[in-house]
Amino acid sequence: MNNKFSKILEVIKRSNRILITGHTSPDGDAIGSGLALLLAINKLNETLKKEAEGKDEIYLDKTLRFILEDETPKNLKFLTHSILIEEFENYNSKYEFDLMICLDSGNFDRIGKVGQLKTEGTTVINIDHHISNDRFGNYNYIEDISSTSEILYNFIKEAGIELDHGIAESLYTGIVNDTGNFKHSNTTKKVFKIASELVEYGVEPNEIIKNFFNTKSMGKLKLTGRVLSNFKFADSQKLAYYYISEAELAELGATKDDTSGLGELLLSYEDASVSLFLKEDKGYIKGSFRSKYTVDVNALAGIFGGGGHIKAAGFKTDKSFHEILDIIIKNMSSGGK
Ligand SMILES: [Mn+2]
Repeated sequence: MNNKFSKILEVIKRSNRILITGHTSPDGDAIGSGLALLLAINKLNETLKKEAEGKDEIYLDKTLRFILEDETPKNLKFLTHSILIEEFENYNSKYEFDLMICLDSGNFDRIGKVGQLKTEGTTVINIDHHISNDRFGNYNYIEDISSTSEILYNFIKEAGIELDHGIAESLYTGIVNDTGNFKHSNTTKKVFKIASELVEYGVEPNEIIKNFFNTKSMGKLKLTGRVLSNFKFADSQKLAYYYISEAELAELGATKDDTSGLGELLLSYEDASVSLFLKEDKGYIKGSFRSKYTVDVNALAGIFGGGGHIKAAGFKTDKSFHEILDIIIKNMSSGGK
C-alpha cells in the first residue's frame, strides 16, 4: 500500500466520528465516491469490531455520516444507498466530528456550508483528482486520474476491503460521470479494467445510463435546444460560448442543475477548440470550460480564481459577462489549438 493511503487508512481507523462530504451541486463523482467510501468504512468497522471481540482491546463504535450541502440530484437517487446521504439543512445533531473527509473538492470552500461542521479538533482528509487542488487538508491525496471514484477504488482495494454491489455501482457511476461515459481523454486502460471488475459485482451499465442520463426534464431539453440554436462562436479563438441569465432559465422552466453538460455539448462543434458555458447564479457568474485540444483551461479558469483540469475547469466570479468574455479573449492566443 502506498504511504499516503496507509496514513489515511490509519487516521480513519483511529477516528470515531467521521464526516464524509463533497462539493456543492454534487455530481455523480462526488456522490459516487462518497457513497462508496461510506459503505467501505462501514465494512471496515464491522471487521474491526469482530477482530476486537474476545480481546482486551476496547472497540469504540464509530459514527459515520455523509452530508452534502445540496440535495441529491434526481438522476442519482437510483443508487441503492442514496438514502444514506444527508442534506446539510436537515442535519441538526451536535456532533463534534474528529475526522472530516472531503471528496472531489479543489478547495475547502467547494464543500459549502458543510464546512461549518469542522471544529478545532477535526482532522481533515482531502481526496481529489483536480490538479488545481490547493491541498487544504491535514492529509491530502491528489492524483490526476479520471475521477475521485477511481482514487477511491484504488484506496478500497489497497485497504483490503472487499467490493460489493453497492460500492461497485457507486464507483461506476462516478467514473461514468467524469469520463462522460468512457469518452473523455481521461479514459485510460486502467479505467476500463476497473469498470469491467465493477461489472463483475453486478453493475449493469445500461441500467446506470438509463437512470443517470436518460432521465432529463422537459426544461432541460428546451434549454439544450435554446443553447444549440443561439450559441456564439469567437472565430479567431475557436471559442464556442453561451451565457444564460436566471431569467432565461426560468422562462424555459429549467433549473441551474439543468445546465450541466451544455459546455461539453458546445465543444462538439467541429470548429470549436474551447467551449465556455456561463450562468448567472445569485449575483455571481459561474463559468464552465471544456478544451478539445491543447488549450489549458485550468489556467484560464485560474484567472478568475477557479481551476480543475487542463481540459475541463470552472470558476465563479462577480465580474459581468462582458468583462469575463473580454478577459478570456485577450488571454487566449489566436487560433486556440
Ligand atoms: Mn470528479
